Amino acid sequence: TSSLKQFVRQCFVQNFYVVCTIRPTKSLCTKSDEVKLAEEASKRYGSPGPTIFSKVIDKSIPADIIYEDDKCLAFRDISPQAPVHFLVIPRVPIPRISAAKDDDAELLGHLLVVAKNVAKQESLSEGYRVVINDGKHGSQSVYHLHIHVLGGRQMEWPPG
Ligand code: DGP
Repeated sequence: TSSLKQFVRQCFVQNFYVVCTIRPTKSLCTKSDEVKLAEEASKRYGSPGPTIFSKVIDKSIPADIIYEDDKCLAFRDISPQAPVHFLVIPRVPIPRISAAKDDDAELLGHLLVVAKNVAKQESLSEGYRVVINDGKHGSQSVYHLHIHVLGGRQMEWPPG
């Protein structure tokens, strides 16, 4: 009996441990991480300050996030221009592609890899368009670097 009790206790302990480890995972990036990233980015890129995408990252506004990791997030565009339209953004608030540094190459490459992986996840097997708008002539409206991925319909060229 005592060994049975021991076994049951052990199961309980192990089960409790499992329950602890599978609890909803902590956000990959807390609000204070975001503040730190924004301060560093402001020094590095002269960034004008947080945008609405900082609130998507810290989850203080809702967004349909379809992928995230320690460097970036992908979420559906609020104003879709195609049946599938999502954005890939770095956690670091680089204001625009033209403000990125040459030594951001690894991060920029990662964003593209995520764009193509999420496009596959979204079943865009017939192809898709990848767009980065930069500044006034590029019609950029949110000054936090983002890659648009659009698909699910035939795209036209040239773009407007
Ligand atoms: P651009 O013009 O390249 O800066 O595109 C910005 C895109 O961001 C635009 O297609 C709409 C989208 N957008 C703006 N605000 C929000 C928001 O709060 N949530 C989401 N999901 N998308 C947003």
